[in-house]
Parts: sequence; structure tokens; C-alpha cells
Amino acid sequence: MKTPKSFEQPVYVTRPPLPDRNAVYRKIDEIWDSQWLTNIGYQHKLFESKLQEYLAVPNVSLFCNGTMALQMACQALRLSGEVITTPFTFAATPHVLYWNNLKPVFCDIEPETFNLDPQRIESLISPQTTAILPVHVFGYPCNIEAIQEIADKYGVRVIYDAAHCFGVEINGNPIGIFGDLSMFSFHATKIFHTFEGGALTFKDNSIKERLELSKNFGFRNEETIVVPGINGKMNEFQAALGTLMLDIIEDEMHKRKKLVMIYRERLKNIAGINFRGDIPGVKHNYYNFAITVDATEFGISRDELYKTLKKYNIFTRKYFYPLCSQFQCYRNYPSSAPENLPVAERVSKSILTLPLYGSLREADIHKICDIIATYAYSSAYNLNVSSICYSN
Ligand code: T4K
Repeated sequence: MKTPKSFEQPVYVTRPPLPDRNAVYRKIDEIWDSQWLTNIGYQHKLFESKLQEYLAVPNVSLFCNGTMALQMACQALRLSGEVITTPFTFAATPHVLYWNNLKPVFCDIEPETFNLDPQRIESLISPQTTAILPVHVFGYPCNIEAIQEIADKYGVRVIYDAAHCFGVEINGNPIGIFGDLSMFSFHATKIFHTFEGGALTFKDNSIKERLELSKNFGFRNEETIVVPGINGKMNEFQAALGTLMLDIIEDEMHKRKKLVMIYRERLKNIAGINFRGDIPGVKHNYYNFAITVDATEFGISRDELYKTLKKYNIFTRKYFYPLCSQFQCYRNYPSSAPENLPVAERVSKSILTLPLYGSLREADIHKICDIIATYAYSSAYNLNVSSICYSN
């Protein structure tokens, strides 16, 4: 096989979709004219109501970022003690627990979805457990029914980290209606973003007032401060951007879906490269495209593939490696012992997220796959990897 050349420009793991520049300028004009920049102004109210409609949820509360939203979710439910969560997630998930004086208890994941394994949750429940914090990893929904059954049996709350899950549906039900609350991240790296930002969705109307107070220093009015709140507000620019992003999100998901189909087709016959397909009944958002690399079958390890692709100017990411349970601040917890988390340990050591975003060209995906295929081929013939790498 002819060895592909390096990309001239770096190809990143993701790039943010952006609304039409002139539409953004018009929004900026509106904000400038109003001189209202933050503190739950017109743009905030507009975005919140449009988002509620798009996500088809009874309640939405906006925040300055997803981490703050998750912090506030824990506060709103008055959690204490221990919270069962996954080690296969971004650092924010357990860190939020730590900042709420809660102890993360790490539970292993399912090999198929990379999500919290319901069969492993029950044995971790203790008298101190007050909640379960599962993550819908890479936009693939958790086993919601099984998790809710356990939560109901033990009287604990469920907060979903739905940071990756914007627009996902299960059998026509929006992902944001499950559990007590769900958190969405609108960080620049997410399929739907407001530069930075986040939201909570929930069914219980009484939570809304608590959240509104908590994110605005606890102010009920100018002279009445009812809770020790914090500053978690989304500003007017973020909100205006959110409104514009709603116009392009479906198109972005559609573009990513087409690219994912090419990846799947091109990689399906490469031994040692595995990936997840669609789940029947789920409307996926195609947030990212993650593969696992079986070094024995493929020929080179995940780490070697990561380094090799970098030489071609392709910047993949090892989401999520290392596991959160291996962070210095958590690794001494009993639940962090690698023997308790065999699936998460294995997945974390073999996972690699390949570039995916709407503005990536189909030809780019083919080229990335050509490069990966070269290495499967080269390993079979025992060629020298570094000599192939530089042969452009
Ligand atoms: N829960 C979960 C499960 C999460 O994944 C996250 C965030 C959270 C909670 C917390 O939500 P937020 O508080 O962030 O709203 C990124 C993001 O910073 C983080 O938001 C995200 N998860 C995580 C998965 O990824 P990094 O350190 O990998 O990002 P960075 O800066 O290396 O960016 C990755 C690539 O994206 C770059 O190589 C190029 C591209 N990029 C990035 C930025 C920031 C752009 O093209 N433009 C940009 O502006 O953490």
C-alpha cells in the first residue's frame, strides 16, 4: 500500500461548529444596544426558553460552565457522604464531588458502552451513599432503567453527567428527563457549545428556585439573601451564542453522522480496531468517534498509534486516560484499586478518540483511515514503523 503523506495543517480531535458570523454580529449589536451584559437578561431568558423547547424537558437552568452546573446539582439535592460514580470520565465529574465535600466511590463500567455497570453498583452502596452519578460517556446513554431501579430500592438520588449527550433521545424520550437532574456541558469542545457554558435539566419544579438562588449569591431580591449562593450565571454573550447554535446543531449532527459512517465502514475489517455502533431506539448525536486498539491483533499499541498519528499531524486524544481513580487525589480510596475496576482499566489503556467534527472533509477521514490501515498492514509484514512514518 502506498504510504499517505502527512496533513499540512494539524487535524485536531475536534473543532467547534460556529454560527454565521454576521448573525453573531447582529446579536452583539443587540447586547451593546441594551447595555445588559449579565445577571439573567433578555438573551439569557430567550436561550433558556428555546433550549427547554429543543431539549423537550420540563425545566432548564443555565450556568457559566458544566462543572458549576454539576456543583449546583449536588447542592440542590443536599447530598452528603458518598456518591457512586465512574472512573472513566473527565476530571470534572469526581472533582465536583470533592468540592461538595462528597466522597467519590468508583464503580466499574460495562465493556460495551463504557458506562457505569449497574450490576456492580449495588455492592458499593453503603449507609453513607446518597446518590449515583453516572456519565453517558461519549453520548451513549447509560442503562437508565437498571440504575433507577437501584436508586429507588435504596432511596438514593441520581444525577446524570450528560456533558456529551446534547440532543440524544432514547425511544423518543429526551435524555434530559431521566434521573433527578442531568448536566449538559456547553464547552467549546462539545457538539453544542456557548464557548463555555452548561445547563441542568430536571422534572421537579421546586428545584428551579433553589438553583436560581444558588447561582446568584442567594439573592431573592436586593435586600434578601436566603442561601449562601455562588456566582454560577451564564452571561448574555454566551446565551446569545446558544440561541444561534440551536439553528445549526441538527446540521452538525448530520454531518458528523456521515463521517462516522465512513470511519465505521473503513475500519470495520481492520483486526484489533474496535468501535461502538448505534444502539437501536437511540437518536445518537455523534459527539465523537472513539476506537479501542488491541495491540496483539492490530500490531501496534494504542500509545504507538497515538504517537504515529501525531507525526502525520493528526492529534487524537486518549479520552479517558488515566482513569480518575488513578489521580493522585483519589488513588488511595479503596474503590480505586485496579482489581476493582478491571473493565475501566482495560478500556482506558486501549481507547483513542479520532478526529471528528462537521467541517472535517470526507477525504480527511479516508486519509486518516488509510494511515491506520497502513500500520495494520505494516505490522503484518513486520515493517519498520518509523521509516513508514517519514516517507512522505
Ligand atoms: N463531565 C464530562 C464527562 C466532561 O467531558 C466535561 C468536560 C465536564 C464534565 C465538564 O464540563 P465543562 O465544565 O468543561 O463545561 C476538554 C474540555 O475542556 C472539557 O470541557 C471536556 N469535558 C473534555 C472532554 O475535553 P481538554 O483539556 O481535552 O481540551 P483541549 O483544550 O485540549 O481541547 C481539545 C481539542 O479541541 C484541541 O486539541 C483543539 C480543539 N479545540 C479546543 C478548544 C478549547 C478547539 O478547536 N477550539 C477550542 O476553543 O478538555
